[in-house]
Amino acid sequence: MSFALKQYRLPLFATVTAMAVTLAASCGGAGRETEGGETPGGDAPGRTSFDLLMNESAGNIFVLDGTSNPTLAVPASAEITVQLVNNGSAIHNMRFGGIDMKYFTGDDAVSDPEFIGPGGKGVLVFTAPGTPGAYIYQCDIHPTDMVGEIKVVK
Ligand SMILES: [Cu+2]
Repeated sequence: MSFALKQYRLPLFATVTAMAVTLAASCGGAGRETEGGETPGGDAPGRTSFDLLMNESAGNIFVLDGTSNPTLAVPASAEITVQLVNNGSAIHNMRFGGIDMKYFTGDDAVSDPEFIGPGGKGVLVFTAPGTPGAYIYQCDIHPTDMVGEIKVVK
């Protein structure tokens, strides 16, 4: 009966098509932009924008220009924008612990969207503390692996 055969073949075709779409999606969106210079040696002057990748290239990790879980040097009291690209296969996010250096308190800033799926993009915007020092960031999903420092400089 040809009717039964058609019923069988249609889902198979749909599955193959879905796989092709998934493969194409996972290849895109990992662009790297260059911006802002960093002073070699000595204290970095601090930047107000960063482009971070989030993936599983060395365990779950944030990557900035090849540096894992980078320290982000920022000017005191400046508005900071961190563009996030998840080019991995897990869900990630980014949370700044705020002035109190504790997560999940009222002064945190979290990525928008809060959780970024594979191939997705997001942005974390926050105002740097006015007091120079070492502050903290993490991925809420991988809080032991994806952690780093926000270094506020004068
Ligand atoms: Cu993560």
